[in-house]
Amino acid sequence: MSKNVYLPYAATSEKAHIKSMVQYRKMHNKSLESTEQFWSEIASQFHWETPYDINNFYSYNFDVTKGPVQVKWMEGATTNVCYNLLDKNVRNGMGDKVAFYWEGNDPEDYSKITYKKLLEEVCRFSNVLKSKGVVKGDRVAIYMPMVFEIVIAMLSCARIGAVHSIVFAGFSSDSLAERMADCKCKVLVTADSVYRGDKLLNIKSLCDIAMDKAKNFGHEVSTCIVVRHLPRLYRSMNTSNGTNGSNSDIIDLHSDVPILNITLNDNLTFSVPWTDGRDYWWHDEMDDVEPSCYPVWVSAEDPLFMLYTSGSTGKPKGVLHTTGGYLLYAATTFKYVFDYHPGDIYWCTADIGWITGHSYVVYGPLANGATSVIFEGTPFYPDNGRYWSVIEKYKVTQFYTAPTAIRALMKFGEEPVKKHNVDSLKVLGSVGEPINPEAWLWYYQNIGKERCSIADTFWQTETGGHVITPLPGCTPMKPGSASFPFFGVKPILLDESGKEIEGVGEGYLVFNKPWPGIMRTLFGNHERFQSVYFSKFPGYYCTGDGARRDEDGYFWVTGRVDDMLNVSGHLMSTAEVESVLTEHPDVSEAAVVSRPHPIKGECLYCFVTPNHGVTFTPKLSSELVKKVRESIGPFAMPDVIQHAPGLPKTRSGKIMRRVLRKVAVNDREVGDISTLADEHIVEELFKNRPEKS
Ligand code: 6R9
Repeated sequence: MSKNVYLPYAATSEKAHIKSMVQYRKMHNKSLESTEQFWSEIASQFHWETPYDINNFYSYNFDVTKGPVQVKWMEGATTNVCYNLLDKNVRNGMGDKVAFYWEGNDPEDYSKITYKKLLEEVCRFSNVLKSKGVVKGDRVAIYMPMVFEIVIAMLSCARIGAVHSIVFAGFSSDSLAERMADCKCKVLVTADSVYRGDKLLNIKSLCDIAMDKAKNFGHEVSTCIVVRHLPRLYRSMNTSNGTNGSNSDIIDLHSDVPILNITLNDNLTFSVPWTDGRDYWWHDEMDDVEPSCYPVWVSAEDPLFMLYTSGSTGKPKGVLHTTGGYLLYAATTFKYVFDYHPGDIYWCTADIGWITGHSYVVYGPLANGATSVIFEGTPFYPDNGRYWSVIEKYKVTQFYTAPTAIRALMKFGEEPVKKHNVDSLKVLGSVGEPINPEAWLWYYQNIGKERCSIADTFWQTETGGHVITPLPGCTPMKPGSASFPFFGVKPILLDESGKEIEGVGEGYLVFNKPWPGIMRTLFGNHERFQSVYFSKFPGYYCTGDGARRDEDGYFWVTGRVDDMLNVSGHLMSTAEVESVLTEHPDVSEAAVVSRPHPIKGECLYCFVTPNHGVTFTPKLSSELVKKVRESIGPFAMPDVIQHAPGLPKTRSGKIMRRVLRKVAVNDREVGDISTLADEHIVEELFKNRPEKS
């Protein structure tokens, strides 16, 4: 085993579901060799109204040359995901267990909801949807803040067989309109307001604009249901101790508080635009319906939800997940990857509007009867210690966040962490991008106190759940490596000609066999599904990522294949160079792109954000060039180091490299940047170019 390996903490291993690599390998082999048996044992823990047939458990075709690509698990069986998440747990005596703690943007604003109450609310909202004409197979768009009602809306769709299509409530009205028109949703569920940092946004007016714009695409949304979130925020802003109902045990979802034109402070007034006959208040509708609703039994291969993910060019792709396989996979990955045990308090900071929120805020935790935290706020409000204070407050045992958040918090050093007791933690998760070893170590040492396992989970919207990840208490960890495949998954590396690479090597990360949670199609566009994911290498699902397998068999995801650089014939990944740059004590973040070069083919153009309070100087720049040269090799020497006060990131924290490539060549035709969290940064970067050409 090579150096820089961190062994799991012995006390965690003792209690872990998977205690050793021997046990992992045994289970992993079984999952590949006796796939039906492995997954049917898991399936038997759930309720099936019509049982599955073990002799016809799954089927697939990944080879476009042999016919349409298709994946099916437990076809013919019927079930209901909502029933398995709520009714089953309530029947098993967990009715009074807390399903979610809710922590508002303001620390004084918090609440909780039990499994029993959640079921009742879901039944009510299912009846509301039915009263608006929603039937099995209809799409329901959801554009909401992180409040209980987003979970209630999702599970209500699942209960009646409708398909939810959540659009992250940070997307523009154009993006929402485009997605609503593409999925042809009957209903839009939203709220009056949402927090973005310290800004309170009136999202109902944004939804009105989006519904108007959707008409230009030929689609009319017939019903819009609006959660009244504002009065809760208002209450917390006007009570010093939050005793005015904002932190009641079960949030009062139907309280009768006046809503229109509430003045929040001297200069901020909200009025909620309204279209009679189309718009309905959530609480009014909920008051009029029965608190019980029989679930609709759906086929294991009926759609559960769709979720748009950006295509590298053009239209977003409506990734479609189905019922049975997704349930098994979200439940199983949650249990093993976070080593979940009853009594744990789990917190995933992702917004429910992303796949991480779907699988690991909602479906995975509830399928395990877990108690989780839903957080509305940001890591920086009211101060930079907010994450650590939430961990302390709820005694969080598993914490799951993104490298971009870790790096942003690293900038403030250890002081904000030291103010809180985070000793309850056992497992730390990371998701969304490769985690650079520098950030990994900071997370491991300062948050995990060298006692916690770090699960660097590699997966995609398309994979439904984790596919390559360490298991806590089991896998010896290498900082920056997602390590080994999850059960049922066999990663393959291909070279440019499509030949499988055995042993040590780097290539395209692909799979030739499905696991239960992989997507089934792109909504309404199976052709595009086949061409995007299955045409490059027939017989393989192509992730679009590159990966390396090292001498110990660990996988290192090196980033999107289009982020690969070829400098003078040397293949390297942007992540590799970025990781060296961020090791410098003065560097907070770095992003590297390739720029055409007359001799080398491509050269490295690096954008560097210094730490808080550090000035970018020519000295720092030359130190960085030297460092990369020394760490990777002379061929990797960057041609340009540019000061970047910030990086152009999407609202989910992904760096938009195509914009950086444009800055590198001084081409102002940057294309659509509406999904950026802060569009102004692009102009700043052009101004900061060190060269005039
Ligand atoms: C879950 C999620 C998927 C893309 C994926 C890859 C990158 C995610 C990663 C990672 C390296 C990890 N990615 N996790 N790269 N290590 N642990 O993020 O889904 O938004 O669809 O993004 O994110 O490039 O292909 P999604």
